[in-house]
Order: sequence, then structure tokens, then C-alpha cells
Amino acid sequence: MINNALVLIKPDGIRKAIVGNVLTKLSETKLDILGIKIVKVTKNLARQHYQNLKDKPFFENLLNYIQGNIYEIPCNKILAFIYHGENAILRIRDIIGDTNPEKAKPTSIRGAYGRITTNGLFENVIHCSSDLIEAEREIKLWFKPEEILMEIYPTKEIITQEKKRVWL
Ligand code: IDP
Ligand code: MG
Repeated sequence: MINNALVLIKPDGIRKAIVGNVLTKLSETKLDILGIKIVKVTKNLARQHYQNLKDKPFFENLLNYIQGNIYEIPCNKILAFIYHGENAILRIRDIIGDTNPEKAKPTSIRGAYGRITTNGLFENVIHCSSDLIEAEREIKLWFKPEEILMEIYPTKEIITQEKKRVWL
């Protein structure tokens, strides 16, 4: 089944300068990329992204982690990708490995590059949507329709009077 997955290279992946390694590993899937962007993550976006984990004891730490605020020199950015193709979610999740980097296969992305911080947070380099429903919710949260190369979900046109910044 063809599906879409939201993939995020989290701030630790950027700080550790392993973006190239991570993308090389993901390219083994031969999946298509339909969207790419660099994003400064606000607390609001972080909270919405991880809304299903809001009752977990590590939730506040997780919000700070995804915003890049847990480091001595903050790294307030992530890279966001939409991968598309046959069983995209399952295949990417297989390559990224277990959520806990200590349990992840050493050859997986999280196994090779992740760590557990001293306060117990799984700092695991990369996010991938867990299922079809989450993928749609997350892609719509991180991307606007015009930032995606294909109309993967139905869209409609509306007229707005939104204030926006344009080139001088
Ligand atoms: P996933 O990223 O493999 O889908 P989720 O359960 O959705 O795993 O958790 C989101 C993120 O929260 C994880 O990637 C990891 O950074 C962190 N996390 C999840 N479970 C734990 C835990 O038990 N202890 C510490 N951090 C965790
Ligand atoms: Mg998840």
C-alpha cells in the first residue's frame, strides 16, 4: 500500500552533524520525497505534534528536546520531510529502529546515533509517523498544501486577507 510518512530529523541530529548519514540510510528505502523544510519549532507546534503523549511524565522534557532547548548552546531547528511510497511508514520505522536507543538495533539510525540523556529522555535523532492516521495529522500540521509536490490529501481554495511577508 502506498503511503506517506512525516519524518523529522530532531535537533540532536542537526547538532551532531549527522544529517547526511541519516539521509543516506533513509535513501536505502528508495522512497520518494515530496516535501522538505527547515523549521524553528515553537512550543505550540511541539505540543500539537506530541499531543498524544501529554500525560507522560517526560512530556515537558520532550517538548524542550524537540524545540532544541535542552542544550548548553540551543539548537532551535529541525528538518522535516515527507516520504512517499510503498509501505513508507513501516519501512522507515524499520530503518530508524526502536524508540529506546538502547534497545534499537545497533545498525538502525537510533541504535547508531541515539542516546538516553541523564534525565532519562530518549534522545533518538529522528521521528517517523507511527500509522496512516498519525501521518496525515502530522503532515497537515507541519506542511502547507503548496509545500508538497503532490496533492496527497484533498485540498480546497479559499480567499484570505492574511498578513504575510514578501520580498522587498
Ligand atoms: P516514537 O518516536 O518511536 O514514535 P513515541 O512513543 O511516539 O515513540 O514517543 C515520542 C518520543 O518521546 C520518542 O521518540 C522519544 O524521544 C520520547 N520517548 C518516548 N517514550 C519515552 C520513554 O519511555 N522515556 C523517555 N523518552 C521517551
Ligand atoms: Mg510516535
